[in-house]
Amino acid sequence: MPRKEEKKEKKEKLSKEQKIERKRQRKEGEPLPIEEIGIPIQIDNSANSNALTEHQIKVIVDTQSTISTGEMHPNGDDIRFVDSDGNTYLSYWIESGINTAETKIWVKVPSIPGAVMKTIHMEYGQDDSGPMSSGQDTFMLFDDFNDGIYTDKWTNPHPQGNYSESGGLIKLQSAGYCSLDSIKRFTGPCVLETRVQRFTGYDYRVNIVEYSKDNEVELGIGNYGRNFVIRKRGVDFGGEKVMFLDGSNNDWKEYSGQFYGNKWNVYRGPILENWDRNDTVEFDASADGREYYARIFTHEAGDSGANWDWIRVRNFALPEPTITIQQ
Ligand SMILES: [Ca+2]
Ligand SMILES: [Ca+2]
Repeated sequence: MPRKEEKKEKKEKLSKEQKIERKRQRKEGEPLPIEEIGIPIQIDNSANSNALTEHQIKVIVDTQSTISTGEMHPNGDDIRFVDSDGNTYLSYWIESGINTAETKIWVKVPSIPGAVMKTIHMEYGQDDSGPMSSGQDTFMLFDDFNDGIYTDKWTNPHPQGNYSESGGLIKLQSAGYCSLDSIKRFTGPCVLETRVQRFTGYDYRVNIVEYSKDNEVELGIGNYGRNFVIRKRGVDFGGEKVMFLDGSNNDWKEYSGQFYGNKWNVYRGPILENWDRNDTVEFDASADGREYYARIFTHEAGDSGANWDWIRVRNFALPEPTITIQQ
């Protein structure tokens, strides 16, 4: 296995003195020796003339081999991402698959210039100060509903509803209109993704609502015969339009809604990697550059209830930069 030996040699652990020196260099803004800072991740934005700011990229890396050689901590809590200056740590969030050949990690890159390639690095085995993975720091909106309190990130509960966050889920159940608005705001273009399960009644939605204006888009399951619904509403977006596809059931569903230009382009499936339905509505005006919040709700004259497992919103670009891991 010559490649592995070569890699092992390259990723040799730093001595205590070297680690102290690296800490000093990082603190003082000196570039670190590039061969010591791990796996190069090439971000190719050459197909997009626009510069991207605070852009989340998805990185799929093999942490199994680095953990098996002892170079990386078994739980990956020494993973760091370093910007192209060789110095600045980037916010990231490990979505899944630590200690597998396909670990899925989101990294927020402060600046990706238009029409160029840029290289950042994944580092490990160098910083023992503990885990830095944070969905909150990485996404524009992130909630895994894991701390048992919904008022930390959501507001405006409607008096007709029952709300609870427990067991990693938020549950909304309505005898009428039941909704929560995200405290955090974000701007378009963006992607909203969520995992949701209806457990009673007909109706649940996830909306992106323009702050202080009557424009919004929604996706979910409506009370029109339990159909998959995507909808636009508002003066600028061109009036109400509902799209119908098939019926649905009480299974867990994952949704992804790309919200950009004059489009609301959504996908749904048991998991997003295996979506089975999609549709698009178009607006009269561009959704980009406006300020939004997210709204989750159930709405039924009788009784509708749903559980959400997670929700997150990130920036969106068309085309997205392509990512190459040089591992
Ligand atoms: Ca919470
Ligand atoms: Ca959860």
